[in-house]
Amino acid sequence: MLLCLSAACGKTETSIKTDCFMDNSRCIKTSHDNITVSFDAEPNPPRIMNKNRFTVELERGSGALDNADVTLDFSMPGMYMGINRLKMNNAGKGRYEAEWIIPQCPSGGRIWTAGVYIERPDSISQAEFVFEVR
Ligand SMILES: [Cu+2]
Repeated sequence: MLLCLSAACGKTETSIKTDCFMDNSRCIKTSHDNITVSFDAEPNPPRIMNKNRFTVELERGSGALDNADVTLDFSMPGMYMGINRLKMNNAGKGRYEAEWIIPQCPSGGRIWTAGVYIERPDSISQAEFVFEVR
């Protein structure tokens, strides 16, 4: 059932650094092409085996980026957990939403990576958040 696909497989989970602490507030990163990407969840922090609503807000310069196709790609560092890819709903004004039930990790892991892929006709941008679920 468990597949070890990379060298990270033997690492304990405590050696993986989370960079998004969702129990404080939304997490913010900047893509290589200067899109400000905010990532948030409800409930916060998100819960395993529970329907969670994820929100991404995009800003570029002083304005909302509302014309993108946004995909969320959830994975576990060093462990294959299947394909967990969600197309986000464009809610307008630079806000994108998706719901996802976080699967139970067979080895009890709680750290996930959310890749945010932002596609526009002329470009693709990316930001990544590593966070812990409850
Ligand atoms: Cu796992």
